[in-house]
Amino acid sequence: MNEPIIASIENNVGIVRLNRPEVLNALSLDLMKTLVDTLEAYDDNPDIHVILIAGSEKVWAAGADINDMAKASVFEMYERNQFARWERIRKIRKPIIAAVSGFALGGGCELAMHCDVIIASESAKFGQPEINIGIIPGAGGTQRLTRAVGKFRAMDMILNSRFISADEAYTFGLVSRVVPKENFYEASLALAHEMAGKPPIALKLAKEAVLKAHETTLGEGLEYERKLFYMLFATEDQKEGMAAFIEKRRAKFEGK
Ligand code: CO8
Repeated sequence: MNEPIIASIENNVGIVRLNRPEVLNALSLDLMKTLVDTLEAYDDNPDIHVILIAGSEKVWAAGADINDMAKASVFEMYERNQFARWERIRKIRKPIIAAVSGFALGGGCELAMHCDVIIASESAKFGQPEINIGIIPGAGGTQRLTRAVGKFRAMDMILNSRFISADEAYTFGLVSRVVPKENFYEASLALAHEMAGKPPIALKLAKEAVLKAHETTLGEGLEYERKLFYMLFATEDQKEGMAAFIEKRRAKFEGK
């Protein structure tokens, strides 16, 4: 049997490739355990500044593995406590880029929405088709999709299991960019490398500040942003970044 994910590190980018092609990268319990352990290891590794999660050209992930759930009782689902793993993804501090080509469905769409930037290939298709198998999204889909695309589009996607194209997802505000399907992975990796060249502490604090916007009032969010803004003046990277600008040279960030 294949490893459920393939992990590698390239120039400050921690890469995870979902690797269950025989079931369209269905997110089995085993895959999720390995994925979350790897993301946390990347988060702890100071050489990694940005994380990239990719699938294959054909599919990002077609959802949770239906075989894991088909016969489960309420009690088994409760005891599995699988959403604790998804909460751990939410706590990753480094930016996570989802490179989505092909299907991102159900838990696959929800996994992409746990990421911070979604780069979609022209071929990407997003959907929350859980209703077709008698359930609803369970890893945040009803909440994050609604925040991203608004009530009426979310309702159409969730109640009617409507799949949307990459261009629609971009227009709706679900993805950050759409890139051509030729060299899609290389283009995504190039964006990850570009981001990984930014000051690492500022990257983490910027992510934290943006995520706060989903969880608090505007007034509290502005206060929070201001505190993080001031904190960055304690970093060497702020001194270096501003000095480099004034001296008209390229900054060399150390993550300090
Ligand atoms: N789980 C298990 N196996 C899957 C899944 C899946 N989600 N998706 C596809 N497969 C398998 C198929 O059974 C098939 O296996 P086999 O070759 O042995 O018959 C193989 O992958 C290829 O699939 P298809 O033949 O169906 O490929 P098509 O190109 O015809 O269709 C589709 C592609 C449209 C993506 C189709 O496979 C499909 O509809 N898949 C299911 C999509 C779905 O319903 N996703 C939601 C799942 S439920 C969920 O995600 C809930 C999340 C809740 C929280 C997460 C907790 C962990």
